[in-house]
Amino acid sequence: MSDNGHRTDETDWSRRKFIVGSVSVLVVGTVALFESSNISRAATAIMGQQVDQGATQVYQDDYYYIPNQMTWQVGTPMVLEIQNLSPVHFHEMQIGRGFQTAPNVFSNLKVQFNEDFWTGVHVTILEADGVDNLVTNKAVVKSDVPTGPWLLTGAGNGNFSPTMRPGGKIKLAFTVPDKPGVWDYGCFVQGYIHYADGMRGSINILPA
Ligand SMILES: [Cu+2]
Repeated sequence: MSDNGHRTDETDWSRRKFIVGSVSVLVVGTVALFESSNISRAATAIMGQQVDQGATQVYQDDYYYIPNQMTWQVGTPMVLEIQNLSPVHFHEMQIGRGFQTAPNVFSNLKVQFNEDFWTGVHVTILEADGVDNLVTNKAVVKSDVPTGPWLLTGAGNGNFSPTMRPGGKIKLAFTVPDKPGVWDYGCFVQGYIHYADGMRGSINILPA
């Protein structure tokens, strides 16, 4: 299924599929209460049947993303809206490939992706509400809304990643960079627990 190892396990795959299937009805129903226009987009993204372009929703919860699979295309303008539906947990969204690890008493913990998808990408923050922090790393970030100490532009903060408080959301505009292929996304909050529990997905980026 993938050369990344973490998606090759059949049991794992089945479990994830079951979880996503079980929760998607609930989540889509919840979303319908306050944003009916998102239903069709969320549903089609789950099925992976279309190339996402323009406004694209990603929902975070404990511990998964909806959708957990997307298809983008090089050169396409995107407005990625990431919303944390969890009532209690912080969640982030990194996009990358491979892993950086740190030793742990049990094993090596995966702490973030090795390659940061956002390096060199021009990103505009269109909205930010309940954002705990946004690490810019090597992306070129500007904002249409007032920023604050939550915008972490310094070195040493890790990969590009917005972290939302419970109920928080952020809207990011960018053009899909010329980085075709399969990329992973994931949440490495709480020492890899979220990622290990299923909070990950993949983006198939088609050439222009
Ligand atoms: Cu998380």
